[in-house]
Amino acid sequence: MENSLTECAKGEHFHTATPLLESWALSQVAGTTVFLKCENVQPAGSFKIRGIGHFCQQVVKEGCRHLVCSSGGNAGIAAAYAARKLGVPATIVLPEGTSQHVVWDEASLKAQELARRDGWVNVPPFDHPLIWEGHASLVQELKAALGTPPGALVLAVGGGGLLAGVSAGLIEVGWQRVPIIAAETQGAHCFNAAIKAGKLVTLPNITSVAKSLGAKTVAVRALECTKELEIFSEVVDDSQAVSAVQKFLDDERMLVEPACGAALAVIYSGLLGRLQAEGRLSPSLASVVVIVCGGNSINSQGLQALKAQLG
Ligand code: PLV
Repeated sequence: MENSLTECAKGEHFHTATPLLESWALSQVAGTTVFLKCENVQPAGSFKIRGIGHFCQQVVKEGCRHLVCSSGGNAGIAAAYAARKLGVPATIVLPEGTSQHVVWDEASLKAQELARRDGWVNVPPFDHPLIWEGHASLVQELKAALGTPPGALVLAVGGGGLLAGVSAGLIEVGWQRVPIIAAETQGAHCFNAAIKAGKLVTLPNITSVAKSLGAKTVAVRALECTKELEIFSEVVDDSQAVSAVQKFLDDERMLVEPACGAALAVIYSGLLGRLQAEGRLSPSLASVVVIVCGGNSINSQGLQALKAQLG
C-alpha cells in the first residue's frame, strides 16, 4: 500500500509503455510494413488501463473514496486494478440474469445510483475527457518509437473511447493527417450506424460475439472526431474477427479478444487493400500501425467455442 501511495504521490501512471513490434506475417498480408502496438501486455490486459488509470488517479486526488464501474469487461478489470493501486475500494456492478443486453443498462443505472453516495465516483468505460487524455499517451509512445508518422492507424471501436483518445493524441503530436481505420463488428456497429445516419444511433441489441465492442451508442466525441481527422469506419463480421484472432495466435503466438480481432481483420481480411484499391487510402503506405487492444475475455477453450459457434 505504501508503495502504491508513493507512486501516486509522484504522479506515476499505472500503464506500461508497450512494445511496438514489426510483424513479418501481417506485413506479408498487407504488402507494407505492419507494426503492432501491443496493448495486450498492459497490466489488466488491455489499453483500458491508460484512460481508466488516469481517470481513477485524478478523481482520488480530488477526494473520491470509492470507485464504481458497471463494466464486467476490460474497463471493470482496469478500474479494479487502479483502485487496488490507489488503495481505495471498488464496486464492480455486473449484469445478472438471462438477457445480458437488457440488464447491462440496468447495471449502468445501478452504478450511477451508487455513485450518488458521498465520496463514490462512477468510472465511465469510455465516455469521459480524462479517459481520452489517458488513452492519448499511446500516440506519444508511437511518436517516440517511429519518429515519422505511419501511413495509417487501425483500431477497434466500442463506445469510441480509444478512438477519441487516439484522435486527441494524433492532434497533440501534429499527426492529424494520419488516417484512422476504425473497425467494428456487425452487431456492435454503433459508430458505423451513427456515421451513416449523421447522428447518434442506439442499437436495439448487441448481437456480435465481440461483447467488448458492445456499446449500444457511441460517444458524441467519437462522431465529432470524424470532422477533425480522416476516419474510415469499417464493419467486419464476427467470423472475420474470430478468424483474425486465430490467425494472429498462429502468426504471433498472442491470444486476444474478438474485439481486437476486429482490428486485426482489417489486415487479414484484405480490407486495407480494398481501401487502397478504391483510392481512399494511398497505394504506397509508409507503414501501418495496428493497435492490438488486447482483452481478457478469451482463452483457448473460448476460442474453440467461438469457432464452433460461427462454423
Ligand atoms: N470495452 C469496454 C467497453 O465496452 C469494457 O467495458 O470493457 N477492445 C477491447 C479489448 C475493449 O475492452 C474495448 C472496450 C474496446 C476495444 C473498445 O474501446 P472503446 O469502448 O473505447 O471504443 C463497451
